Amino acid sequence: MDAPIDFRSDTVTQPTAEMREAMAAAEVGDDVYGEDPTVNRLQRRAAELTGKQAGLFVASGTMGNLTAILTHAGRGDEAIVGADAHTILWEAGGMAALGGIVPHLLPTDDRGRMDPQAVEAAVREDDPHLPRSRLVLLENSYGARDGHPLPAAYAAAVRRVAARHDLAVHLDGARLFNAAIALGVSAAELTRDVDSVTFCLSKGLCAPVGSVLCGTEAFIGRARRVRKQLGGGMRQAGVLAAAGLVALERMIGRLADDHRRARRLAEGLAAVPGVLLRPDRVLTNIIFFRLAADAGVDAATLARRLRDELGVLVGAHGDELRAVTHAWIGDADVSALVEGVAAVLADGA
Ligand code: TLP
Repeated sequence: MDAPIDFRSDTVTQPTAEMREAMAAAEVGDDVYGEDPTVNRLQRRAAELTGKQAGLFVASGTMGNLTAILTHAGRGDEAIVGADAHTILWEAGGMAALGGIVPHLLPTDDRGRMDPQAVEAAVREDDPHLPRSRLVLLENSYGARDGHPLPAAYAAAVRRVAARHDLAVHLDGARLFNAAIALGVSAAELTRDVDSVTFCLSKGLCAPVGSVLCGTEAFIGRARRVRKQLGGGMRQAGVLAAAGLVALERMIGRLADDHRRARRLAEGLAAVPGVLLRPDRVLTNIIFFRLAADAGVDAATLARRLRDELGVLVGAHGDELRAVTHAWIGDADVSALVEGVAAVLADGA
């Protein structure tokens, strides 16, 4: 069988030829001394794009979020966060395990928004019995809600609450540029009302490794020490940063293609009898779908048969399936998935 058609995540993308060339040619130095010119260039560019004073290159989105959280908050402090946020569901409990930080979970609506009034109500009184509210965590695009892109007005509303109570706001912007492209705004507009933001180079932007945490000079200065504590001082990391610079230069605009294909995929799948999906919810590159009770197969079986019989990979968690479009997915791959799902369901029914 040919190489699989991989819809499991945009994390599976591999570096482009231009990135590999830039990596080979990268000027490097010891980044723990702040002397890697390529890392420094990437950090400056990331700061410019997010409208912040400074950036810090980190190994992953998870490391960027954890570094930010541990920089903003300390042991026994509380972080107000959506119950289905990536930082809660998919980061191995890092903020509690490594930072002693208490997550205060709030429900999110179908776009991944916490109600700003609920955020305000969640802020603790100043009482020695209680944890100290310190931080609000946002995410954009919102992975668990079909990658919904949240407009700047939402962060602004949360920011007003946070400002009244002296809380910091961190944005997990793993797919910040997907959100910006989908909304037709700059990334800086979406980060205007947050104190810090992490975005990933290694998802839709195709770099092999890395994310950048951005914020004020003072915040990034403190975050640099936390990154060191986490083992993230990476020395000649310019070989990685070089790919990140190409990602920022070349790969942002093309995310619109991923979004167009995701919508086409959603429309195709929704037309298959037995598939439950709302194509109008697909605004970026992430699609969740379920199967009707009478579809004849369950989610895990469908994923297994797509893999074994057609070489098409999708994510399956419980009764939910996920397909993510990215630079390695073309129009023919979209058709292959739609036709594959239709064939398995026709067979299973
Ligand atoms: N998400 C991965 C998995 O962990 C689920 C994926 O395949 O989507 N924030 C968000 C919103 C993310 O989606 C991810 C990765 C991260 C942070 C973490 O990034 P990495 O994988 O670089 O640690």
